[in-house]
Amino acid sequence: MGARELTIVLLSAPTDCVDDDRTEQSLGLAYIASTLQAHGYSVEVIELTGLRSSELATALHRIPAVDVYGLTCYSTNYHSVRQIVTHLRSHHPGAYLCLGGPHPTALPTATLEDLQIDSVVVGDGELAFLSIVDALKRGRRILGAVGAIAPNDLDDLPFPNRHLVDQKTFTRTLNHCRTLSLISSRGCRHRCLHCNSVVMGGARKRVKFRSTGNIISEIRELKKMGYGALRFSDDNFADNPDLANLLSAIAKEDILYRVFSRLEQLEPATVQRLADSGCKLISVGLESLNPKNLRFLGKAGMLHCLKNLEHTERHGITVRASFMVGLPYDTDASIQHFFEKASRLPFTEYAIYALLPYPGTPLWENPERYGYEIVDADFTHYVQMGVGRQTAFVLKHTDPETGFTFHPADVLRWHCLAHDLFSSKRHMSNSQVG
Ligand code: B12
Ligand code: SF4
Repeated sequence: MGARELTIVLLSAPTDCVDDDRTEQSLGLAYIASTLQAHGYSVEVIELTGLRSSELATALHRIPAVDVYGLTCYSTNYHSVRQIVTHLRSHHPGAYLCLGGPHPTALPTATLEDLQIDSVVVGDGELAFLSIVDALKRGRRILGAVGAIAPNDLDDLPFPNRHLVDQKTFTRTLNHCRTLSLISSRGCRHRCLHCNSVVMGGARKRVKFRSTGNIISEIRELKKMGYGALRFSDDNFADNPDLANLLSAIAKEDILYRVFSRLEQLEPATVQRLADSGCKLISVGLESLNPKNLRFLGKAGMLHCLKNLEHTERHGITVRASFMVGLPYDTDASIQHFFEKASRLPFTEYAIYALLPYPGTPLWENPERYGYEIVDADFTHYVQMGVGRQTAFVLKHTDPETGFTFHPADVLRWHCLAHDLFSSKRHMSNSQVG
C-alpha cells in the first residue's frame, strides 16, 4: 500500500439478540470517520445493524473491496463480527483488518488470537486508528494491540460525521420525534463492579468532558440537520463540572433530550435546570434496594438520595429506573420484599436486568472472589434485555457464610417475580417517551 490513496470501510455488525439493534448509528464509527476525513482520507461507513443473521451472508457480498476495514464490536454481536471477518479474510486476503469497541478493548489478546485480524484498538479509537492508517500509507503495517491515543482535549475531535449513513433507517425517538445521539464526555469516575464503563474508560483515571461551547456547536449542527430531539449517551451526564452553564446554554437551543445519570447527581436545583432546558427522560440505575447488594456493586450512596426521584418526576421528567437480579444477597424473600418496596417509589418506567459478567469487569476477571462461578462462558449470551424482554443469567452464586446457592433458573424466576411486582409501572419497552 504505497502512494495510492487508501480506501477505507468502517462496519458495524448486527445481532439477533435484541428486538432492535438499529436504534442509532455507531457514534464511535462516526467519530473515527470524521477524524480520518479531517486528515484527508475518504471513508465509507456501512451499518449492518438491523439485518437478521440469515440476511448477513448475502449482505457481505455487497461490501466493496478496499485496503482497510475497521469493525466495531460488542460482546453480544461477536459471532456476526467473526462471520464478517471470515468473509473479508477470504474475499479480500490482502486487506488490513482492525477491530475496536467494548469487546476487543476488554479482551485484546483473545480477540487477536481468535480472529485473523491485524490489530485491535484498546479504548478510544479516533487517533489510534488514524495512526494505523497513516502508517499503512507509509507502507508500514501495525500489528497487534494498539493502545488508545486519547486526545488531550475532546474539543479537538471533529464532530462525528452523521452524513455517511441514511439517518432515516434508524429508529430512535424521543417524544415521538426522530432522535440523534451525541456524547459530551468519555468515561465515568465511578467503578461499579458490574459496569463495562471501567473497560471503555480504557482504564482512564480521569473522565474527559467537552466544553459547553463545543457541545452547543454540535447541537446547532444537529438542529440544522432537522433534529430537535437528542439523546446524550454519556455514562453520567449530570457529572459535568460545568453543568449549570451547559444547561443554561442548552435551554436557549429549544431542544428535547434525554440522559443517563447517577441518582446522587439529581439534586432539586439540578433537576430544575434539566427540566428547564428540555430534558424529558432520565435513566438511572437503582439496581437494588437491598443495602448489602448496593455495597457489593459500589453504589451504597444511592439509598440516601431516593428523594431525588420525587423532584424529578414532579418536574415532568420521566424517570426510567433500572434494577438487577442475581445479586449476591438476593433470595426469594428479599426479591419479594425489596421489589415490593421499589414499586412504591416515584418513578414511571422500569427495566430489570440480570447481573452479567461482561469481559474486563472485576466480576469477569475474578468471579470466585465474589462467590460467583461463570456457568456459561459464551459472552454472546450476555444480553441484559433481549428479544421480548428476556434476560440471561450465566452465573451460579454461593454465599460463603450460609452456603445458600442460587442458579440461573432461580434468577430467571426472580426476574419474572420482579416484573409482576412492578405491574403498576411501565416497562421501558412500552415507553411513551423514548
Ligand atoms: C448507544 C449504545 C447502545 C445502542 C447501540 C448503538 C450502536 N449503533 O452502536 C443500543 C441501544 C442498540 C445498545 C444495545 C446494547 N448495548 Co449498548 N451502549 C450504548 C452506549 C450507551 C453508548 C455507545 C456510544 O455511542 N459510545 C460513544 C462512542 C464514542 O464510543 P464507542 O462506541 O465505544 O466507540 C469508541 C471506542 O469504543 C472505539 N471504537 C469503537 N468501534 C471501533 C472500531 C474501530 C475499527 C476502532 C479502531 C475503534 C473503535 O473508538 C470509538 C471512538 O473513541 C454504551 C455506553 C457508553 N457510554 O459507551 C453502551 C454499551 C456499549 N452497551 C452495552 C451493552 C451491554 C448493550 C446490550 C448487550 C444491552 C442489552 N440489550 O442487553 C445491547 C447489545 C446490542 C448489540 N449490538 O449487540 C455495553 C457493552 C458491553 C460489551 N462488552 O459489549 C456498553 C459499554 C454499556 C455498559 N457500560 O455496560 N447499546
Ligand atoms: S454503573 Fe453508572 S455510575 Fe457505575 S461505573 Fe457504570 S456508568 Fe458509572
